[in-house]
Amino acid sequence: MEVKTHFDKLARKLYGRPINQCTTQELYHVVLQLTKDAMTEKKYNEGEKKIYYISAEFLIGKLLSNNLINLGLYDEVENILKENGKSLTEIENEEPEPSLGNGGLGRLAACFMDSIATLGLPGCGIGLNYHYGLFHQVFKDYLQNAEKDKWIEKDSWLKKTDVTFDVKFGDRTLKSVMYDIDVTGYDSGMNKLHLFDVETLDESLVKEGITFDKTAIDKNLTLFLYPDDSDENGNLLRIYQEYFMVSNGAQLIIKDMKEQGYDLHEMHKHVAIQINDTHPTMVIPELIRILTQEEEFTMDDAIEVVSKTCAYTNHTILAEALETWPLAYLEKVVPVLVPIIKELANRIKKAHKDNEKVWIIDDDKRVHMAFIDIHYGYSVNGVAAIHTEILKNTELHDFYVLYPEKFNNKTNGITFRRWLLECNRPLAKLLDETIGTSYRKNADDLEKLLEYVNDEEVLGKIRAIKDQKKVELVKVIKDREGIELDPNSIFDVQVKRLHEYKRQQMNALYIIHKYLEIKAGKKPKRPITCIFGAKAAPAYVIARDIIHLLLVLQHIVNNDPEVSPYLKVVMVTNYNVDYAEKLIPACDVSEQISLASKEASGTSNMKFMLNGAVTLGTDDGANVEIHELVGDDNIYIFGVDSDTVINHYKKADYVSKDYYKKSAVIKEAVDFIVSKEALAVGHKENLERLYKELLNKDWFMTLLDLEDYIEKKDKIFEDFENQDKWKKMMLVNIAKAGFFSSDRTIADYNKDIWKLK
Ligand code: 26V
Repeated sequence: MEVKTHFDKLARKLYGRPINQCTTQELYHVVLQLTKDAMTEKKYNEGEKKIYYISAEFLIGKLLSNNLINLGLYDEVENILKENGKSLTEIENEEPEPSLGNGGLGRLAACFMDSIATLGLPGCGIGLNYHYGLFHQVFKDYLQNAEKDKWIEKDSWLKKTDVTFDVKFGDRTLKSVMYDIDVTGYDSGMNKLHLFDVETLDESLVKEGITFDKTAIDKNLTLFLYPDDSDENGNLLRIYQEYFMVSNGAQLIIKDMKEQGYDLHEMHKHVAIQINDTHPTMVIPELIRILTQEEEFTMDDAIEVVSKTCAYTNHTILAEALETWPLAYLEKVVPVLVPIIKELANRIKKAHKDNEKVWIIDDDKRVHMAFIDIHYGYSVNGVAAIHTEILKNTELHDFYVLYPEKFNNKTNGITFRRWLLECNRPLAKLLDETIGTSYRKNADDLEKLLEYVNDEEVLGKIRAIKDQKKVELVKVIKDREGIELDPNSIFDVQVKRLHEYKRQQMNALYIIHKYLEIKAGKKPKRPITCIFGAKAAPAYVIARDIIHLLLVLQHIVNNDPEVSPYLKVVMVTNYNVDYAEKLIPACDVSEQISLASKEASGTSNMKFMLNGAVTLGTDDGANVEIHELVGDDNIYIFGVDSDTVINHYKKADYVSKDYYKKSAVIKEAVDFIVSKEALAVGHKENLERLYKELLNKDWFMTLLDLEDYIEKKDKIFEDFENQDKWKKMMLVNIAKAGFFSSDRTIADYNKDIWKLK
């Protein structure tokens, strides 16, 4: 049926009114239904072999516009609405965002789902149906508070299926319910994201904020995205969640294989399982358990076929983020797996008697989940070239010596559908008109833009689009935060989870430095707007203190009439995918300032680049590859390199106080944290703790790079005044971003690891 006719019919059927008389809320439901109807005409990707991407997080974000774009319906629907005096942008605002991830790892899984479907590969995602996603962030008294964030409504993208499995824990058996979300490919087939839930979940368990009874497992298992709490019950709940996810996944895989009539001994010919970080690691022993206990496999056969099916991706080198579960916890939660895990561990201990560093269970009786993946999987990959090298040479060196053939790199990517076609429609349109539309399916074709590097008209249009996006963002920030910004100022943006290694505190110290300079009469040529968005894990004390400092600075700077015409600070509330889609196209300077060696890849760096921002960053993660692609002239790199950092850690010779004592600039900025002005606004406890942390510990070497950072940042702001040069940098960044399409990443996973067709 013609879209317009169908649209009108749906409006009348659902609300008894024509389109122009429906409310925005009603129209959201009409468009939702319209999109779902269009999706019924799509086929699921099929083939001899299928990829099961298991992940505790899928940060999918809103889906309405994304699906409309992938179905090729966006423009038509937008026009129909326009003809009726309505706006699709307003309708998008009605959709709740499913925040089913903490950050990069979860968002990567969502981009991968889009690309797997787009490339026509048979595959699915396996995860959990959290009723509350990542907490909703609010600020009160310059502090972060966490509130629950419910995203499931009666009418949503979730489809309840009749698939159900029993999952046996030590103290109970839970019945699962499988929900599906259809994932549309761009101009291609569809796949499914399977999200498992428990029948007995009880949302009323949540009382104040995000606290709840962590022991009532049947009522809480899928209540929240996994908590990062370090208390025993929080950790136990996480193990319950992980086993629930993988047991359902394993049972689904076996059911699918049987339905297809495949021989389970040939699992690796029909199935590839990608284990996204260590959270799904228990799928390995779970499959072995099912094959040996329910399918009459010998242990040797089961281990062999499972090892040929499972592949592991590592997303961090930070020791504190690597999962090592006490064996006692596993005995309590999943006693059925313990004999299998012990068997797997014993085989390794026997084979590598003299190399305790590769043993799965250590002397403290802790189980190293990543080691299970590496020994009993066929592929281990890092997520950017430098990250994979660090894994091979340092963090996982002993394993690399054992299995060099298993190690490979898959540099991350982002889906251009969401991060260009959807969030920056004017730029996509300009590209269509300038270089044709082939880049939409073949991202490398973006390089055709390089031919226009001296074309005044194209350069002017790129600048104009950026300025338009800045004006749009100014409005959003005015509405949401009540802060007035100047669209002619430089927009300098750092948005990502709050973590000390990402060094938002270094950016804060720059702001203090600039503030003091302006107070002393040294004014920047053009006003600067420093924008932050970041959530801190509720139990991460220093991260919350850094948010406190940023909010205190926001208050001091913005309310100082001497300074605010030249400098503004905004910490946006509740940074999420939706906010990212508004911030990224409006950014001039992309802050990617992690301590070299610590950021495995980063993916916002790619999103900013694609939207014409210039990177100010360290040679870390995928910044290294951005640097190589755009060359020295189109990026601003500062700070010590990863080898230097790794050496400092090895020798334990970094002393932050030395840098503080040596430099008046550093001292002045750090001292401001506990100055009279700061304490008049903020809390002594938080500010003093942060001050002491920087002086006495500074584990992520902020003071080591601070002076270089200030210098490079002043330089990038100065260069912004040379717009002839700046516009060219914007163009080169866009043109070179093709490599970071997640279509390329997935094609590489498929070629080297999954081998689907
Ligand atoms: C988790 C935790 C949890 C406990 C406290 C400390 C801590 C620190 C880091 C993490 C991150 C775990 C894994 C993760 O999200 N890695 C991110 O994966 C992205 C996709 O590959 C990548 O772009 C980011 O660089 C990487 O940090």
